[in-house]
Amino acid sequence: MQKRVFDGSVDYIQVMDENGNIDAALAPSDINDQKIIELYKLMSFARALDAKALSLQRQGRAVTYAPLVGQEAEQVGSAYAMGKDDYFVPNFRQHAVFMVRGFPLDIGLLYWRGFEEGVLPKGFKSLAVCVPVATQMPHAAGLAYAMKFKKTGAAVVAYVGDGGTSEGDFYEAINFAGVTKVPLVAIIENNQWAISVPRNQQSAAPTLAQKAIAAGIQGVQVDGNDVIGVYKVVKDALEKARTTNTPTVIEVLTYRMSLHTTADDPTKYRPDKEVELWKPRDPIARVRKYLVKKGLWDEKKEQEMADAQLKQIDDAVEKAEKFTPDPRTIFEHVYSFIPQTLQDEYDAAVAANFWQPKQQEQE
Ligand SMILES: Cc1ncc(C[n+]2csc(CCOP(=O)(O)OP(=O)(O)O)c2C)c(N)n1
Ligand SMILES: [Mg+2]
Repeated sequence: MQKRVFDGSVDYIQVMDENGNIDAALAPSDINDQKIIELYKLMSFARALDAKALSLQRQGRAVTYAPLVGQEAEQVGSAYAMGKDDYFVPNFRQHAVFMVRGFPLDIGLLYWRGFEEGVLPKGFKSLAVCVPVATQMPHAAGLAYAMKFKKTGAAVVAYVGDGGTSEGDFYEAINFAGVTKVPLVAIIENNQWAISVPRNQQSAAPTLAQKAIAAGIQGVQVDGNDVIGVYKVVKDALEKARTTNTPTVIEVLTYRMSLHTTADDPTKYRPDKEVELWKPRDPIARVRKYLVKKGLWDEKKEQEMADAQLKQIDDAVEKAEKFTPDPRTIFEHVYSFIPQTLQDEYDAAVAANFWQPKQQEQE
């Protein structure tokens, strides 16, 4: 006897195309032009903030940074879909998610300036930035388990890269989520590269979303450069998670337009023509096309928005740069007690006063 015991499929969703046309049959009912303007402003803000952070790092005013340019739609769209009680679990690139969720900009900048004071404010509903690839995923599944166990009615949105989906932690997390039925929405940010490893060397599977099928949960693909499509898919998945404890894996198809981090030079391994191919798919440009076509946006509005956003960003930078670190933090949290050698270094540092930001600026 032979019979088929399983058939799997993955849907792809796009609501707004590259020319700013909306597929009316798929458009979420709660999206209107006012919200589209809001999403446009949030994505523009994310891009401006990203450019500033990169520039600060290049001037030695930040230690490191992982740019998000090109990924504004998937981050803003998913964050916009979350409810106020939902948690999110980042890796290291979700600056726009932090921003939309109301993370103070100056605190975020402190983090990238290397100060431990750049941590989550009390009550902020996320886990911390996580650099070890995919290790955030079991934490996210566990957090979702807690949401269910405590009957909070809230869900968890976790972010992982295309590279991260090759890690055991990713499979373990979605397997756990499938078995225990927890309110987890796992977003795979498929930006086509994991540092220098391209998507086609990451997995032979035609979609990364289909990895969900092995965990007994639904996987869906969405145009990650379509903010409305991402909003819709994440919102629907969150609704299902909160009401029925059903996990979902969402693969957002996007592109890392810039560097992996400030320690990377993609011109060494990535063809320019591939980057050129993605330029017309820009997530912000298509929304601007839509708004201009409808007479809702023009050059004057664009300039006013850009000026106001830059002022807000500059104010945050000023605040972050005024921050004077407590020098003792360099020596803390290394040992459970301060050994004599470290104490000697501490005393020498106090005498030299070398860490004072004012002196660094004068150098
Ligand atoms: C466990 C582990 N292995 C390797 C690294 C080095 N590393 C940092 S980011 C990265 C690639 C991640 O690619 P992806 O998951 O696609 O996320 P993206 O950076 O593209 O957003 C690697 C290999 C790490 N941080 N942790
Ligand atoms: Mg990637």
